[in-house]
Amino acid sequence: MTQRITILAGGMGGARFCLGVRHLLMGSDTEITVVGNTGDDIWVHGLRVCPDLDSIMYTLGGGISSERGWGREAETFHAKEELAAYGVEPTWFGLGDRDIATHLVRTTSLNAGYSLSDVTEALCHRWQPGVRLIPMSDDRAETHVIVDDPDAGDAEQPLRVAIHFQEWWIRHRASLPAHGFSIVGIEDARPAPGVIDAIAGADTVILSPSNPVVSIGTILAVPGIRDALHATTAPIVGLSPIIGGAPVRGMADACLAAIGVPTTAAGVAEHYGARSAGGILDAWLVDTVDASATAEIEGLGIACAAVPLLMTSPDATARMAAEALRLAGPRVR
Ligand code: FO1
Repeated sequence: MTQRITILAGGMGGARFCLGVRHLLMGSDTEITVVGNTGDDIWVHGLRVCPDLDSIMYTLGGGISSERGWGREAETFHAKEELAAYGVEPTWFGLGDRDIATHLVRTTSLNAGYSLSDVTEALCHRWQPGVRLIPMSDDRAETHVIVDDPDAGDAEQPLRVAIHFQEWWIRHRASLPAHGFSIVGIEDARPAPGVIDAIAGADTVILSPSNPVVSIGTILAVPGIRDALHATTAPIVGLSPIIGGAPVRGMADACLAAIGVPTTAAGVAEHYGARSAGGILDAWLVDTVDASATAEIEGLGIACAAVPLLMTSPDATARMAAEALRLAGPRVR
């Protein structure tokens, strides 16, 4: 009987986690479906860029730049330099020459009327990620960050504006205090084909250790996805992206602060909530350094275990994934 694993994933951390799950389940009769965050997507120089889908596709397909965690290995940035020479904004966005080919194929296909799901499937024919990668939605839903406009207004009366997540993340390194997030278009976004089935029909649903706000949170904001998680008979297990009070990589702390959630393993578990209390978690893995939090988390109605959560290698990540599947337990038939 084929085992079906469905993973909700964002960018770098999510991609690395998926690599470990695939490593663990290689050769077994398992279908892995990865539902990727598309809230980070952006139109840049006329091209549609899907950072989290591409990070997952490149990481699992062997084309990722391992030192950056995004974009292609052996990359050059001549087109970016030429665009800057023309003074064309955004000069802050690192558009790699190899990476541009992916965005050209995607943009041409979207303009021809294909859906983002169609395009992602076509791109994956080349990369063979070994999982089924589907976007959370085929509809445009872009994360914007509410900040005090750094380019205008005096300190007394700062002008509050929404800037695209990528500008906040790349140009400002998330250094501008975020007063909140707005996912433009989310109200009208529908789960992409296969997303609801992948959740309803899973034997286990895993929340990867991605950014709980702008990656997992964005996927959960797509109308219908949270309901599907509440309804599935599959156990839902998450892995904490926060270890010892800090994110392993990225800037999840800046995002959590913006929504008033403590940057702790327990804080994120409470934020997701126990499914028995209307949330989405049945189980939560924390790192060994946060072992003292397991009792508090179990008090929330969430099964909890403390295991090493640093994804230092596919083997290490595979061990984390095995612990997650063990803690989640079998599907409730
Ligand atoms: N991240 C950066 O820190 N600097 C960049 O210039 C940059 C460019 C970029 C281009 C394509 C792509 O797919 C991702 C890119 N990223 C860059 C990463 C991206 O901003 C983040 O990975 C996600 O949006 C957050 O997970």
